[in-house]
Amino acid sequence: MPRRLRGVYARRVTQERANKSGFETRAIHAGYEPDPTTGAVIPPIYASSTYKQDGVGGLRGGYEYSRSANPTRTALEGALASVEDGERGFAFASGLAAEDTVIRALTRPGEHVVIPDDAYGGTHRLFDKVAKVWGTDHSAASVADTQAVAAAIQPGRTKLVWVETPTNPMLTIGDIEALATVAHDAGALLVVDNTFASPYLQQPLTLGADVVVHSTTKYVGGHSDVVGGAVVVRDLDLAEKIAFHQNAMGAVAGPFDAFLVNRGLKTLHVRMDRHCDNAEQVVAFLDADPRVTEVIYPGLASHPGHEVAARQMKRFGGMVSFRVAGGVEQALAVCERAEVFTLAESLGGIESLIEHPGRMTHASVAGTDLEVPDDLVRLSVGIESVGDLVADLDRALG
Ligand code: P1T
Repeated sequence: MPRRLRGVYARRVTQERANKSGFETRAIHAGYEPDPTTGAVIPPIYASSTYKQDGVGGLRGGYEYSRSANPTRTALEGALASVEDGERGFAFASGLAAEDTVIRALTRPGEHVVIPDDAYGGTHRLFDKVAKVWGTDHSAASVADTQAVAAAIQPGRTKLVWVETPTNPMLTIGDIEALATVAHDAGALLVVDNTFASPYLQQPLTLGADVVVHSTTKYVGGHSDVVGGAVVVRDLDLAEKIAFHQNAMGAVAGPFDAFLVNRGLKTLHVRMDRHCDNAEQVVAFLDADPRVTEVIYPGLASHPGHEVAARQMKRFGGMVSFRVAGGVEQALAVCERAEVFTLAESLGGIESLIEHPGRMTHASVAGTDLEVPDDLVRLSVGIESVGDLVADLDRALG
């Protein structure tokens, strides 16, 4: 066993035990045993870049240098693996750093990736302006249309089928099991960006996906106070490739950030249930309002992906998109009039956020296959008093 993995192996044993518990127990306990020296119940912030060796190569617990491994990050990585029902977790400095590492670990110049025709603008930019220059090109297909994804695969060249479900910002649903079959039949891997659902609502690895990525900046961190990313896999060969590239590329989560993300993860389930409760009430209000032309939420029976979402998600999440009567000017005005909903990019925090994807998070996809409607408003429904949220939207709609 490679030296770097010895400590990791010991931690995996702990994690396997934790895996037998319920989600909530794993979110709180997996990845860490109270510190044997001090009994510290919560993983301390190990602000150390390097580790004393007991003789050359005599590492304590596998720790050598904090880019390679750091105990605060290890605790988070174990917890992430556990809540995603994976084997190994990896924590990164941002969601895009996690994505970049997956792309460069699992594709080579000259190879091809199928990406969603609706995805976070920064993900599209990473494929279009960075991976493409490196030599990995892409085609876009709707994640809701498994046959279109299959048709976009170039046999022999396509190494990854990359999906978001629900997508950002159109909340389109892809059938993870069906997409995994299509990818595997063509010799490709299925990567699922699970940021919008969070591991509490959806566990793609259990549905056949090979790689899960997250922006932990969002629901996992949950408090809008940290930027982070994650990758989780089951297959140990894939894990080796990701581990090598995580260390070789170096975009790791620092110990302070790893601490914050892990703290957030411990309350994910309680926050997420309230996000869903509040989103359902916001959706009911918007759906009955004539100033709104369309409400997009996978929990609505009218959503084309409702049945698939009901099968693969525990609940339907805290993200809501809607289109307004009055076009782009009204959409911008709604965003600007809201007060309890803060006008800001990002999502998944305790506080409610509102934004105009066309001018904000998805400005970089203007003119591409991924362009979003300009009368679209996106909400990240927080966990404030739901009556205040509904009243705020009522006022903002004017
Ligand atoms: O911002 P970062 O932590 O690098 O994560 C990128 C990312 C990846 N995947 C999805 C589905 C995302 O939504 C994001 C980031 N999204 C926003 C900042 C946003 O407001 O949509």
